[in-house]
Formats: sequence, C-alpha cells, structure tokens
Amino acid sequence: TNSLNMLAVDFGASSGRTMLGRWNGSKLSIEEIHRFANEPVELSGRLYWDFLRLFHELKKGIHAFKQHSTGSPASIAVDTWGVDYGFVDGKGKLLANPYHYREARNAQAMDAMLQHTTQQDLYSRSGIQPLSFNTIFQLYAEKNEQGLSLPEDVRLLLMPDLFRFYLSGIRSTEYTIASTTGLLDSAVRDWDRGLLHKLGIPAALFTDIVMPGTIEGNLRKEIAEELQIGGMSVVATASHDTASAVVSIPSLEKDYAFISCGTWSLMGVEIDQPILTEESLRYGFTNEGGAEHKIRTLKNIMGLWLLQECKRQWELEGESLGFAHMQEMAKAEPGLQSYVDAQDPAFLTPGNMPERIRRYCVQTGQSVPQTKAELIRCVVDSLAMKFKQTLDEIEELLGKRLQTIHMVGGGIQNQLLCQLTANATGRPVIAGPVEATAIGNMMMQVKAHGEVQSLDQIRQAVRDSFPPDHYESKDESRWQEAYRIYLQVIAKKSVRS
Ligand code: ADP
Ligand code: LRH
Repeated sequence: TNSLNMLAVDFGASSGRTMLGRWNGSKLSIEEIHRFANEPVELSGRLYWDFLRLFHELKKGIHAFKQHSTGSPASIAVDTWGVDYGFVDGKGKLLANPYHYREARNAQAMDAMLQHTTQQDLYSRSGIQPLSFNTIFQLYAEKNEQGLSLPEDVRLLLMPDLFRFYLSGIRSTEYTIASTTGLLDSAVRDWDRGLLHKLGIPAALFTDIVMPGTIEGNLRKEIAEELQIGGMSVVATASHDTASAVVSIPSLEKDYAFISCGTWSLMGVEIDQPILTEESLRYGFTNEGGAEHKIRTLKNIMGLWLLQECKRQWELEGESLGFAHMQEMAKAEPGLQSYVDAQDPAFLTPGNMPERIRRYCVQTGQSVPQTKAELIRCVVDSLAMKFKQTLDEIEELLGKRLQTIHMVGGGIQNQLLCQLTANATGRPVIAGPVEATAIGNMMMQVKAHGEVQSLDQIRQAVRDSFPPDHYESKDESRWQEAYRIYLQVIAKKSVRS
C-alpha cells in the first residue's frame, strides 16, 4: 500500500474549502488548507454564483498545497451543491455566468411545465421530486426566455463538471450530480432522451456520463505552470456534495437514517432501488444517484439556511452574531413554543427570514417569537420536528424501524440541533464527521487509486479515522406531546411570501 496525498475541493452553498488529505493505507487524516465564503451576487434582479471568483479560490487552494507539503498531490477532485450548470463551447468558453438555484424565475417555470406533464410522470421516470430549482425547470425557464438553440459545439456542464473541465480540459458529466437534474432515467442511469425530446431540450447539449471514483485526466499544463505545482490526476468523485457526504457516513450498522446538515438538511436512507410510489412523491422524497450504484432516497429540508438568512438579516440591521453564539442563545430558551414547516417553499428565496418566520406563526395562530433567541430556538425546534416527521415517513415507506440517526456536515457543530434531533426522534444520534463531504470526496479518490474496494471498507476507515460523537434522547414524553401540536400547526395552510 502506498501513502497518498490528495486535494478535495468542496464547494458548499455557503462556503467552500480545500482539504489536504493523507491516506496511510488504512486511515485518512485531513487538514484544511484554504477556506472561502461563497456569496451569491444579485445583478439586475437576477441571482448568480460568482463563477470566476470561485475558480480563483480553487486555484488558491491548489497553490496552498505548497505551504503544507512537498512534491505534488496524487490527485484532486471537486464536489459542489446540486442542480446548477453552465454552458461551455468547443473552445472552452463559458457562455454565461451560472444562475443560482434560488433564482425566483424557476417557480413559474415549474408551474408552466406542469401544465404539459404531470408530477407523477416526471417522478416515475427520474425518481426526482419536482422541486422548482431542479435543472429540468431551470432549463425550461431558459428555453422560454431565450430559447436553447445554441451552437452545435456547446455542452451543458453541471457545477462540479464545470470546475473539473477547467482543471482537466475534459467535458463530461459525473453520475451523482447528473441525477440531481431530473433528466436521468433512473432505471438505466443515463439521460432520458425521450423526456428531453418531449420538452424540446436538445440532447446534443449533454455529455457522456462518468461513474464516481474514476481517474479522468490530468491537471492542465497551463494551470500547473501558473501555480508552480507538479502534475496530478483529476478524479471524478461522487461530485454531488450530498453524495460524497453519504459516502463518508461512518455506519457499521444497516438500519439507520442519515441527515447531511449544511445549508440544507438532506435526510434519508441509502438503498438499492428508487422508491417511486405515490406516497414517496406526496411526502416529498427524491431518489438521487449514489456512489457504488446506490440510491439516496432523501428529503430536501430547508435546513440551516433558515438560520443563515436570519443571521444575514441581523447583520444588515447592524448586529453581527456568530453561529456558535446563536446556538448558545437558543439553548437558554425553554423551547417547544412555536414551529415553522421547514419543507415550505415559502422559505426558499433569500429575504427577511425573521419576518417570514413571524408571519408563518401569525398565519398559523401560534405565539410569535419576538427576540432573536426565540427565533433561533423556533428554527432549531422546527428542524428537529421535521426530522421526526421525515423519519416516520421513511419508516412507513420502508416498512421497518430505523435504529439510529447519523448526522454529518458543518451543521453538527450545532450540538443543540443534534440533541434535539435525538429527543424528537427518540433515537440515538451519531454525529460526525463535520467535514463529511470533503472526506467522502477523498475516499472516492482513494478508491479510484485502487486502495479500497467497497463502501463498507470506506465507512470502516472513516469511523476509524474520525470517531463520531453520540447523543442519547431525553425528555421523550414532552417531545411526543409537542410533536402532536407541531403536526396540527403545519397542517394549516402554508404561507406564500
Ligand atoms: P454548506 O456546505 O452547505 O455551505 P456547511 O456544511 O459548511 O454548509 O454548514 C454550514 C452550517 O453549519 C451553518 O449554516 C451553521 O448553521 C453551521 N455552523 C457552522 N459553524 C458552526 C458553529 N461553530 N456552531 C454552530 N453551528 C455552526
Ligand atoms: C446541498 C445540495 C442539496 C441540493 C441543493 C441544491 O448542498 O447539494 O443536496 O441538491 O444543494
């Protein structure tokens, strides 16, 4: 066994980081060598990612390797959030800056498309829950706005594929990120050409699909020279961030649900075949592609976005609070006073979140959180309740009880959220690793190098390398009582902003 140095670049919706990983044959260690904020830019009423800035940060992260090690890493891989994309022509020119999935135009596009087709039809083909930001609806918006008749040599590249293209010069689409488009046929794991045709989206825009854990090419010479670094392989990892996060769940048992906690909370299970029933569609479960031909059946829950947007609003108003402090404020609250539905699309777009939360409470006849601490606590209680609800639904779909909840991602630094999740669900929570996505990204590189062979081996190595924390459930009867009230509250009409 060789020891390996690798770079994992993880672009989250709120921040990005470059991690240096060292594999010693049985364990992985990681070191953060670069971190940067990922702030969307509003321009003329449209919301974009700042692609050039993000590529600049990617280069800075690669260059930072030199401060931490000698030689050059064996490989590099990039993962990002789902669904977003750019268009690249045959000469490598990016045709336009990628839109942000929270761009408001998508909701109308979804409604318009659903005039011509049904949710059931889309769901039974792709397994993907119709959510307004899915690539399929973004492309529909684009088609209705300016058409999609692009030059023949243009290809659509999803965000991680776009970064990978600019690193390696190869245009391809990695399977896990492709699954977030809503345009894959879940049965054959390839583009649904019949659907593309029906929607008038040119099939020529799409590249071949590559499976996660593939060494694809090498870092382009120009970049290696610019950064004064040696050559390295470019790997297509499980490039949807949530797919990489799930790769690194340190589970030794089978019957568990996971929650990947970042900007979103993605809660679900890893199984072999998609669940395409009416109930799973109604409950809001999506079936995304996972590493090693697994399916991630999960629900997109609004997650810590709700806190991020409260924090941003308070900053605009002149008070700057850190996440660690915010959680301390919420801990001191009695809790279980009022709730929002963390699945409600009313919370999707950026805006004055404290105001929206209060409005939701007014419209559902609850006591209205006044202080910042009360608002934060309302969000954390609501997330824990949504996790309980989602667990009940998954157990119903699977027809079995799940013994534990694995929580991973930056959001588990909120210990209050982990504890309340244990309380609400009545299950032990196993929390860790915090950098699950970067670790999953790296372990798929380790696999690409032939050093591990299976998900079981990967998960054992993660557990050995990053021992998780445990939370036992408390106050169960109080939470069960409150859960009944929560269900009544969210059954009342959902609010539109
Ligand atoms: P993403 O990858 O989607 O950008 P992360 O996995 O980095 O998100 O998680 C970001 C979230 O983690 C923040 O929204 C915040 O709620 C939470 N978080 C980060 N640091 C802390 C901390 N010190 N204490 C509590 N929560 C934290
Ligand atoms: C989380 C995530 C999630 C969704 C959303 C767009 O970062 O990837 O799984 O796809 O972003």
